[in-house]
Parts: sequence; structure tokens; C-alpha cells
Amino acid sequence: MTQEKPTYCRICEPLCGLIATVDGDRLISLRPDKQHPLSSGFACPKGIAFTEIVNDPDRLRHPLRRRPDGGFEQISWDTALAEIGDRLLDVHRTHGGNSIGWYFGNPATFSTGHTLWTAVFMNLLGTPHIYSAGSQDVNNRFVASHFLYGNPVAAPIPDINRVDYLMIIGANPVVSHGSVMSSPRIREGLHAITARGGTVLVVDPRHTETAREFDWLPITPDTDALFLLSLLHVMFDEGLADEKRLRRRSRGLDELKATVTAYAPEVTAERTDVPPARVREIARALVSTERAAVYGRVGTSLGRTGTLTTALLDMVNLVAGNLDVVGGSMFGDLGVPGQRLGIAALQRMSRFRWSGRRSRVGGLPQVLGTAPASLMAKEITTPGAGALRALFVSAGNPVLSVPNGDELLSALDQLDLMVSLDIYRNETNAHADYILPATTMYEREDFLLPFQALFTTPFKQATRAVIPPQGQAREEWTVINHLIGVLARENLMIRMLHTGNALAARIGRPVTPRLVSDLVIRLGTGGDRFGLRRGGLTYRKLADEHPHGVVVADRLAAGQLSKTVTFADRRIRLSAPELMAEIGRLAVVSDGEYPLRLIGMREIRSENSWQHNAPMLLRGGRAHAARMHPDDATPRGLGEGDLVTVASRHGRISLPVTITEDIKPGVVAIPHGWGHNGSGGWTRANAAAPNDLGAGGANVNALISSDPADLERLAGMANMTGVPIEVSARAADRMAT
Ligand SMILES: Nc1nc2c(c(=O)[nH]1)N[C@H]1C(S)=C(S)[C@@H](COP(=O)(O)OP(=O)(O)OC[C@H]3O[C@@H](n4cnc5c(=O)[nH]c(N)nc54)[C@H](O)[C@@H]3O)O[C@H]1N2
Ligand SMILES: Nc1nc2c(c(=O)[nH]1)N[C@H]1C(S)=C(S)[C@@H](COP(=O)(O)OP(=O)(O)OC[C@H]3O[C@@H](n4cnc5c(=O)[nH]c(N)nc54)[C@H](O)[C@@H]3O)O[C@H]1N2
Ligand code: SF4
Ligand SMILES: [Mo]
Repeated sequence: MTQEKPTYCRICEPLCGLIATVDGDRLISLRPDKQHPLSSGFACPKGIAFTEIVNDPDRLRHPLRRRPDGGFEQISWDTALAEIGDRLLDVHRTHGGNSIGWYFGNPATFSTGHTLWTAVFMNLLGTPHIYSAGSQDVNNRFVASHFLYGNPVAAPIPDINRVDYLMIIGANPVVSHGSVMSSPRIREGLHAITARGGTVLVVDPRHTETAREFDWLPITPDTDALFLLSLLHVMFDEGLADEKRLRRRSRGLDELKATVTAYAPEVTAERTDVPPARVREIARALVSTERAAVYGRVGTSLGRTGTLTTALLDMVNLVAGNLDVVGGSMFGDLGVPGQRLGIAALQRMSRFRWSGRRSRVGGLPQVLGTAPASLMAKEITTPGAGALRALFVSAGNPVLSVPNGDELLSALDQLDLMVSLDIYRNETNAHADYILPATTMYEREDFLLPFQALFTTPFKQATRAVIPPQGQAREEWTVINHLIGVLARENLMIRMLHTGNALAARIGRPVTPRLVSDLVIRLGTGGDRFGLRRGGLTYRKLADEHPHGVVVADRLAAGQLSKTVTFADRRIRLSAPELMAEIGRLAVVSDGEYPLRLIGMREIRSENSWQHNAPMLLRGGRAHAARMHPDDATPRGLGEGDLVTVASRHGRISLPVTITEDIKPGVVAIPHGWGHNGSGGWTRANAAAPNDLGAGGANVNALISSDPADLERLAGMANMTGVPIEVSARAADRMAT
């Protein structure tokens, strides 16, 4: 007998509502949930295709151990955990806790247990080797917020429901469905802006799927900071900014004003390629439109000065009078009392901040306790105290997602122990000693803490597991509990954690993700405050009585800054010396040998590297191609579909080219997440996207530098956009080599 169970998708950030059809222990299908208050019947192809991932014959169902010949054999959980425990203890005894590391990838963020348990375990272990996808994604958001607000987790989101002039810079929400913002049905949300007479302006080097539906302003890659400085210049120069108000809310205004005088639009136009008249017009519109906001994402984060660029986004919003006001760029809120003090205390107590602690290799700062993943390979291969000897990789595929995967690949083989927790065999865990099968999202219950303050309409949903773990899959946090038990024998802090867990279990309140989530739900907006608010929410109530989720407030609330800024005077800092120093790095030397500029792009039927094995997403065949403008292709003698070599100072790849007017001349776009080379267990992904090497597409991150000197200085982020490249015909390349 089949059953229908409301749940939600946890692939990307809108967390769309879905109805799972389940037959016994088996997931039969997923369809959009019409009763979900926000996604109301919308889901994208990836969400629907997930049934094929849950039931994929290629999925991991048992623990695996690597054999000396490089193949894998099935072993029991008991054997796997016992052997891993022994080897981990050995590494700890010989080299200390500082030689143990963890990389958690993007899907970890979509599981409260996974994120919290990894963070607490690794932080208490005290190791500097905590890595995540964040250093290729979003870490400079945290660092910018640290400098501006003293609060790394403050992240303003555009008030999609009420904004009348939205400038999207370096984001493509029609494909990505929105990021650092949970806004189901975002495409409709954007169309509603123009329907109410407003404007959506997309500033992007590519005429993206979003730009095609709204207004497009092309810009040269990695020049956004200059463009934003010019917007500020115009706001001050033309006397548009309300300086009295700004002085009340911030410090450092005079320094900022003095800095931007040098960046008139007429000066920056040569680099940005944005006509000065357009810059002036946009600056005026941002100030004069009562409800206006600027929103940036991956495109503004992956440049050489991503922290500065991200901070400038907020500064433009603030100076235009659009920060923390209705219809502007607003701060979501958990509604938990004492949040501000809690964050301030946490920062003092822990490494939950932009810390003075720097990486052993490259001397780069830690962000929320994590180090740049680009450094992982060198942290393994550079000998000395504190070298990385044992690595756990959960829900990640850094060989494809981090710069210079080849360097990482060969480094992984030098580890004393590598353990992967995944739902698949991928290009990274092909090098693991053990691979442990994890549950997919539908095999666990969840309430997603990291996204609570990011909903553009404040919303809460908790789900029960819709099916039991498939095969022998286990949830990551339960495996971490086991590792805590093992290391408790050696490490004092871990012993304290373990004892705490054991005591809680003994009094019948074991520490579980549900317990933590319940606490946040009950204390937060709409919560029952442990009985103080009658009829309020608890985890149980949310999951059982509101299976489609509940809107907990109709609108985002303005005036959150006083709760957000942790500086004693509650004023935003506009001229942190670290940020101002970055302005000096905006100068660029052009590289004659590599005249084109590489940018990334996301595809509607991919999710980074891991959904290329679902038949529904491969329908009609998939290609992995570079996009370039005819003005660049013609002089190079390149035609549609030709195989080309793309070269940078750091590497070269080969793939087909697609010629399109939908990109700024001088710019080449290549999606990441490809480069399936047969080493993973993805049979269909390996066969998709044919190229001259066979299939599986090419790994664009071979073109990106992992050299510490090339990482963004304040957040250690990889520079993945605006990278100088050259494109040539593959045949010519063959003759030359
Ligand atoms: N379908 C699909 N959805 C996804 C994902 C996926 O792989 N597939 N991935 C998810 C993840 S992990 C994330 S983090 C989010 C990301 O969400 P988004 O940031 O919205 O997605 P991107 O497609 O990376 O958009 C970045 C945009 O920046 C532009 N760009 C590149 N360089 C520059 C530049 O220098 N300046 C400017 N102004 N623009 C630039 C690119 O052309 C691109 O349009 O998407 C999530 N959603
Ligand atoms: N050039 C370039 N590189 C980029 C980007 C770019 O724009 N350009 N974007 C960057 C961004 S924004 C991101 S987020 C990263 C992503 O980088 P990663 O997170 O390292 O890689 P993914 O491809 O997301 O791989 C996710 C892995 O998690 C597994 N998985 C899925 N669900 C679960 C689960 O529930 N539990 C466990 N244990 N495993 C699971 C999948 O099988 C897959 O192996 O890539 C980054 N790399
Ligand atoms: S947009 Fe697609 S992948 Fe993202 S949450 Fe919604 S259904 Fe899932
Ligand atoms: Mo991401």
C-alpha cells in the first residue's frame, strides 16, 4: 500500500515542499507539494529526479574498504568502525589532534545533524584542519559581516516581496533558485517586481537565464568592486546620501567618502566597461526608489577581492538608505531572545570568528573555524608538525570542486587514513581507505537551522524521515558520535564532550539533532517558549501538525541592526583597515598570453558535481561546453561544437565550445562539477558529456590556482572568476605538442 508524505527538498536553498509517495520502505516518487505555503506546487527537475538518486543502483549501500590493488571490498560497519577507530587513535597518538582533518561539502549544510556534529567535534579537537565548500562559495560573506557588523553570521537578504528596484549582481537565481536567501518560487518573485511596475537589473558578464527575463547590464568579470565604488562615489558626489542618518548608524563615513572620491564612474569605466551614465543612473535609482536593494552572490564572491566586493554590496545598500528597511536589503531573524549577546559570547569563547589563527601553509586566516580548502593538498604534502595525516571527507567532492584537483588527488594517497561519508563513490573518495554509506535527505528527519534567518518570508518546516535508511546507510552524526567515543580515550576536550553526551543519554535526553532543533524552534519566532506561549511551536508540533510548514511572520521585520551589530555602540564599521587595504589590490595587470576571462555558470539539471547520474537529468543527452562570443571565436578560427583547449597559467583542459551572443566579448563561461573520469561509481555520469577523452566532461578547476598567493587574502577563497585564459583549437594544440 502506498502512502503520501509531505516533506521538503534539501538540494538547494528554497527548500521546496514535496510529496513523497512511499511503498513500505521504498520511495516511489516525488512531486511538488501544492499545499506548501511558499513553493505551492513548484519543484525543479532536480527535486523531482531525486527518487532516482535514492534508488540509484550505483548508490553506496555498504561500507567499503580499499584493497591494496585499489579496488574496494564490502565490509561490515563493525569492522569498518573498529579499523577506522584504531587507525585514528594511532594517528592521534603519533601526530596529535592537529594532524586530523575534515572536509565537509555542500550537502552537509542541508543536514542539521551533519553540520553541527562536524563543527563541534572538529572544533573541540582543536585541529586547524577543518575545510568546507565555503572557501569556494561564501566565506567572504562571513568575513565582510565580521568587519561591518562584528557578527560573521549576519547576512542581509533582499526583501523580494516588497522591493521595487532590485539590482542582481553576480547571481543567476532563475537557474540557481537563489542563494544566501531562501525564496521559493524566486523566478515568480522577480516577475512580481516588474509586474508591480518595478525594475530588476542583472549585472553579469553573461546574458544569463535571469538577465534574459529582465534588464541586462554586462560587466567585465572581477571588476564589481570598482563598479560598486563608483556607485558610492556618485551617491556622495551628487549629494544623494543622507549623511546625517548615516553618521547615526555607522562609523568611518569620512574615510569611506575620501576613499571613493578616486573612483568616479568615468575613471572605472575603462575597467568595468559599464558606461558612466549608466552608473550614475543606477546610483540615483537606488537612492530615489523607496524600496530598492542590491543583491550579489557567487559571481561577486569568487573574484580576487571577494570580501571587499561583498562588503561594498552592503555599503551601497546602506548609503542608498536601503539597508535594514522595508523593501531593501534586510536581516532575517531567528527570534531567539539574547541572540546578539549569544553571538558575541560565542565569538569570545571559541574560534567562531575571523580569528588570528592562520594556516600553517600560506598563513591565511580561518573563517568560522575553517581553513581554505585550496590548501588541503599542501597541508598534506608539506612535512612538519601539524601536517594533515588523517582526513574525513563528508558530502564533498573536492577533487572536482576545489582548485587543482590533480594536486589534491596525488596528495590524498599520502595520507595515513582517509575516510569518506557519502551516498556515492565519487572522484575524491576513489582515494579513500574506507567509504561509509550515508543516508539521503529522505532517510532522515530534519529542521534546517542554517537557513532559518534566510527566508524572504519567515517560514519553518520540519520533516520526519519518509523512508528508513536504505541498505546499511547511516546518518553522519551517528558516525561522528562513534568517533567521539574513540578519541575520548586520547583527547581531554573530546572526553568532556563524550561524557556530556553519555550523561544526557543516561537521564533519557540524548543529544540529537532533534533536541537542538526543538530548542531553537521553541525559543524562536512562533515557538512555545517552553510553555510561556500557549499553542506555540515545538519540533513535534511542527513536524506532525504542520507537515507542509508554517509561515511564522508575513514579512521580514525592519530595524534589526541593533540586534545584529555586536559592536558596543551598535554602529556599522565602514572603514575597517583590512578592507580598505584590499582596495589597493584592485589594480590588474593584463596578461597578454591569456587575454580572455573565465567565469563559471550553473546548469539547471546539475547540482555541482553530483547529479549527473540520474536518468531524468540526462535526458536528451548532456554536453559539457565552454560558451564564447563569435567576436572571440572567429579570429581564433573556432566553430560551433569544435573541441578546444582552454589554458590558464595553472592548467589546461579540453572540451567542446558553443558560440553564443549571450556573453560579453572577451569572456568564456564553463560550468564546474564535470570531469567524471571513471574513478567514481557514477556509471551514467562517466558516460555523459562526450569529449575527446571519452566522456564525463572536463574539470574546469584544473584552470584555477591553489597557490596560497593566489587566494583571496581575507577569507582565503579561491579565485574562480575573471581568471585569465586563452582558448585555441584542439587540433592546433595537438600539433604543437
Ligand atoms: N541548478 C543548480 N542550482 C544550484 C546549483 C547548481 O549547481 N545547479 N548550485 C547551488 C550552489 S552550491 C550555490 S552556491 C548557488 C549559487 O547561486 P548563484 O550565485 O545565483 O549561481 P551562479 O550560477 O553561480 O551565479 C553566479 C553568476 O555570476 C556571474 N559572474 C561570474 N563572474 C562574475 C563577475 O565577476 N561579476 C559579476 N557581476 N558576475 C559574475 C555568472 O555569470 C553567473 O551568472 O546555486 C545553488 N543552486
Ligand atoms: N570553478 C568553480 N568551482 C566551484 C564553484 C564554482 O562556481 N566554480 N562552486 C563552488 C560551490 S558554490 C560549491 S557549494 C562547491 C561544492 O563542492 P562539494 O560540496 O565539494 O561538491 P559536490 O559536487 O557538491 O559534492 C557533494 C557530494 O556529497 C554527496 N552527498 C549528497 N548528499 C549527501 C548526504 O546527504 N550525505 C553525504 N554524506 N553525502 C551526500 C554527493 O554524492 C557528492 O559526492 O563547489 C565549488 N566549486
Ligand atoms: S529548486 Fe529544485 S533542487 Fe532546489 S529545493 Fe527546489 S526542488 Fe529542490
Ligand atoms: Mo555553493
